[in-house]
Amino acid sequence: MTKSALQIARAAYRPKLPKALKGAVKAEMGEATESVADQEIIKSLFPNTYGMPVIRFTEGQKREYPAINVGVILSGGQAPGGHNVISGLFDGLKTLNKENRLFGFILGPGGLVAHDYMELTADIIDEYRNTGGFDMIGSGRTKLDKVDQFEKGLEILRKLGISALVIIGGDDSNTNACILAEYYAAKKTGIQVIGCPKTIDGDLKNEMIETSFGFDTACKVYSEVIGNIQRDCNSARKYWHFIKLMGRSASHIALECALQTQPNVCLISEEIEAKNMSLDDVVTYIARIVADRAAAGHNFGTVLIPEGVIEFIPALRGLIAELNDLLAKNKDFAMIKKSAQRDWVISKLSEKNAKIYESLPSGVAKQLTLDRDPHGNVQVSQIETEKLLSEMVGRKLAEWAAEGKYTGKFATQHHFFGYEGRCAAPSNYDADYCYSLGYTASMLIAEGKTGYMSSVRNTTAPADEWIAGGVPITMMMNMERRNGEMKPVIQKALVKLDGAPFKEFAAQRERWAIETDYVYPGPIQYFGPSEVCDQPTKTLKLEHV
Ligand code: FBP
Repeated sequence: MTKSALQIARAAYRPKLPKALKGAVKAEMGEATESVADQEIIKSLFPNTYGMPVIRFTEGQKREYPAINVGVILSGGQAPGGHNVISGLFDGLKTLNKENRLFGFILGPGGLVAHDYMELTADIIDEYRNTGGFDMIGSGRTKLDKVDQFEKGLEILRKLGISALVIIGGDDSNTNACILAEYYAAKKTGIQVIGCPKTIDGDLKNEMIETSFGFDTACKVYSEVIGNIQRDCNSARKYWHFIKLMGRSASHIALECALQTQPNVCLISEEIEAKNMSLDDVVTYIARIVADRAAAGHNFGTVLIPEGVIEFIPALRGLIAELNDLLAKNKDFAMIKKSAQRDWVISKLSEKNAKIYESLPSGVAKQLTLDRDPHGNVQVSQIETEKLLSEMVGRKLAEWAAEGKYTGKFATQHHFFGYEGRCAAPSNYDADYCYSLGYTASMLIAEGKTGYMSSVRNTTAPADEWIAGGVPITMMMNMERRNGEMKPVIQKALVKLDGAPFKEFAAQRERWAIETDYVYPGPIQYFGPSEVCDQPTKTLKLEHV
């Protein structure tokens, strides 16, 4: 593999570990836990893995551990730092016993079912230390929720003598991990399942998981590019840039990028829902700022749009929910002639939703009926919300111009930042955090635990002071409607409107709207002064003040 000079220098980086993990460890058990909601039903669905205590690792006495084989899966969307989770897991296992072996399943959970795997030896691991991407073993979105899949998995785990499986994934993949852990525990297979919190979206977090890995790096990459666009925009002074940002339902990425770059507008889906704003309200809000800036002579600006925003506009959310059920019940929808699909959908929807559907630009209406992902989610990354909004803002401004209320110029550019950041080389924060998560997973395995997620907390402090341990996955669960049925799933963490990051943004945004006070964060730095290289996200810092 040909490497750049930065890659070579980066390969030599030694990720930091919490002090408690630097030698032998002891597991301290906390109190019994409860799920965040729907306790009775979650307890009945997970009788073997419900209620376990939170675990914290502290320094302990050296012990002998029998040799074991462990499997690892990268699941779902790519996120910077996945390779470091695997290298931390590998190093942790080798510290426990040099004979321990690690196997990677290829292209996500599908590799477990299809018996597609490779052994991850030291030379392979060394090739990927501190690199972005998931290409060491690949990733996939196969949903593991059927008994025959669990049994197929069991066959290969037994064949390879694997007694523990680590699933690195987001909320849906860790839900799968929990279901698998319960199944293997109920069958007394002796196979442990441990999860690791991954997703650039930042929505897998709670009091025990302070952030999901990849969020830090991805936001820094997007903020660099947004900053570059803002400088271009402020130089030419002729375009409004509508920038859609990945993140699925939650607006954490948009909020963090806004805090880093100070754009003129940033929509926060959770606020739109809380204020019960209609699509017209959202369009009017943006158009008002465009008009106010035009009145001050500034016919340019930036608008950040979280990709999931349309699901938070109450009327559209109702439509999407009905479409989800409709498509789940009519699996052969894709077989209907393309030209007839729109009319078919309109004929099946309730009168109210059919009207809304009909009123949408046809491109966006079509995007709303694209295949759901295997977990039943609308693929919001494929819906061109940035174009929908800029088009509607343009129409509103034209109306105002006709009424003599607006005299500016409105030329637009569109961007979607998502895939650009998911495989970036992990920032120092993500490199250290991921390595620690993987290392912690190996310690949870050594303690014989199953149904736990690896947890590393206190990460705004120096790494020495980070707290490593495990959180029962059932603790994060509630019941939600998926593919037309109620299912146990990990509760998504949306932006809290009473949280410090949103409050900080809300306190500044009126000034950012009118003044041009852009910040240009520049590229991620890996080497140099700590205040440049080792800063966590603004979100995390504000949450920890
Ligand atoms: P995960 O939740 O699996 O981490 O995926 C995150 C994400 O990047 C979302 O932000 C985005 O909507 C989605 O993946 C895109 O999925 P795909 O890679 O399948 O196009």
